[in-house]
Formats: sequence, C-alpha cells, structure tokens
Amino acid sequence: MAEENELVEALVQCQEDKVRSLVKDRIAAGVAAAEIVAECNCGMTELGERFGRGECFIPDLMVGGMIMKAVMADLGPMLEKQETVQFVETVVMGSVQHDVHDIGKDIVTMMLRGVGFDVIDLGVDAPPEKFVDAVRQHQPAVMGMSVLLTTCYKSVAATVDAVKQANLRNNLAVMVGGAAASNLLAENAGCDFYGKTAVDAVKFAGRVAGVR
Ligand code: B12
Repeated sequence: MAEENELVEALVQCQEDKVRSLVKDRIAAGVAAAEIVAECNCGMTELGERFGRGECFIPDLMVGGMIMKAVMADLGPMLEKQETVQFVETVVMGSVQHDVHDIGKDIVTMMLRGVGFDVIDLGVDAPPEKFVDAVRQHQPAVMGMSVLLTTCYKSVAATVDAVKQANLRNNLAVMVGGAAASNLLAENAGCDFYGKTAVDAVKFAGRVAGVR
C-alpha cells in the first residue's frame, strides 16, 4: 500500500495505535494540521461507505469516532495555534437538531478559535431556538451549522427560518457544512455559504470579518 494511504487504511481498520503513530510522524515531518485532518477525513468517509454497504456496523463508527477524537487532541495545539490575528468577531456554531455528529463541528470550532474568532459552541442536536437565543445574546457575525445526516436537511432550513422569524437574519452570515451539506442545500435552506472543509469555514468567516 502506498505510504500516503496508510493513515487512511489504518483509520478504516480502526487501528488506534497505528493511526496515532502515523499522525505523530506527520506532525514531526511538518505536515500542516489541515492536511492531516483531510487525510483522516478520507478514512472516516471510507468507514462510512463501508457502513452504508453493510460491511461494518455502528460500533465500528463509534470506535472510528473515538480514534478521530484522539487524533484531534494530538492536533489540538496545531489547530488552535496559527498566526493569530485577534478578531473581535464572534461565530455561533452547532450541529443541527437531531444530528449528534460532532467531530467536524469541533474541528471547525478549533480552527476558527485558532485564527482568533470567539466561537460559541452550541454542541450537538441543537434545536433552532438554541441558535436563535445564542444569536440574540452574542450578536455573531457568522452562524455555522454542521449537518451529517440527510434526514436533518429540514433542521438546517428550520434554523435559518427561526433566525429570520426572530428578525436576526440581517447582518448575519450563515454557513453550512458537513458530509450531508452541499451548495444545493445551502441555496434551498437560505444559507449564504456552503463549505466543504473546515478551512473553507475559516476562509468564509475571515472574509465576513473583512480580513481575507
Ligand atoms: C463517526 C460517525 C458516526 C459516529 C459519530 C461520532 C461523533 N462523535 O461524531 C456515531 C456512531 C455516533 C454515528 C451515528 C450515526 N450515524 Co454516522 N457516521 C460517522 C462517519 C463514519 C464519520 C463522520 C465524521 O466524523 N467524519 C470526519 C469529520 C472530520 O468530517 P465532517 O464531519 O464531514 O467534517 C468535515 C467537513 O465536512 C467540514 N465541516 C463539518 N461541519 C462543518 C460546518 C461548516 C459550517 C463548514 C463550512 C464545514 C464543516 O469540516 C470538517 C473537516 O474538514 C460518517 C461517514 C461520513 N461520510 O461522514 C457516518 C454517517 C454520517 N452516519 C450515518 C448514519 C446513517 C448514522 C446513524 C443514523 C446510524 C444509525 N443507524 O444509528 C447515526 C445517527 C446519529 C445521529 N442522530 O446523529 C450516515 C449518514 C447517511 C445520510 N445520508 O444521512 C453516514 C454518512 C455513514 C453512511 N455512509 O451511511 N455516526
């Protein structure tokens, strides 16, 4: 197997020790954290595809998720420590209602904090009212939603609608991402931006804050 696929395959096979040792090698070799995250993401996507084909089961996804969290703990200092410009802007971030996937949302949160945003993390399964309350209280420049389940499309639309109903949509940039998100979802649900990766989230928030 080619060296660049070893990490992906180790993650798919849920080999925690091997994954962490390969990640440590990459960190030592100076590979950027975002690149390591992207490689791990390929492994998680492949794990999900195997689950979709009935080749592995929920416990495998859970173990994969736990390994990914351990990797994030190893990468944390790199994700959180970049050339920091202290922004004054706030971002409200959460996984939408009925969705408990949090790994991608946490990576986005860490990377935004890394470039100086104040991120209010609403956690997982966050109902529209929780987003509305946070936007009202913290007046963020950006609201970000993470969605991994296609069954949660309506949660994305309901969250944007609730924010509009509360008259909080003006001056708020809304972004959506996660494995189930797309440009089409963003458009249909009334979001301003769809981002494929955490780096896209950081670039969009930076543009909104007027720094990129
Ligand atoms: C691990 C995992 C789990 C774990 C989650 C652990 C955790 N703490 O998060 C557990 C076991 C809990 C789980 C449960 C379920 N899961 Co699951 N899971 C996965 C898996 C394999 C990996 C997800 C992951 O962490 N990826 C790695 C992270 C880094 O990627 P990411 O979240 O996409 O984030 C990146 C980008 O998308 C982006 N991003 C993320 N959020 C945002 C937000 C913004 C604003 C922006 C700009 C960018 C952005 O940045 C990140 C880094 O670049 C996926 C497969 C996949 N393709 O995603 C299935 C998957 C999402 N799960 C799936 C399913 C079906 C389920 C269950 C319904 C299974 C069941 N029968 O119970 C439950 C649902 C639970 C619920 N109510 O939410 C399906 C969804 C299918 C669909 N079309 O809806 C998938 C796609 C697997 C599959 N192919 O069938 N799951």
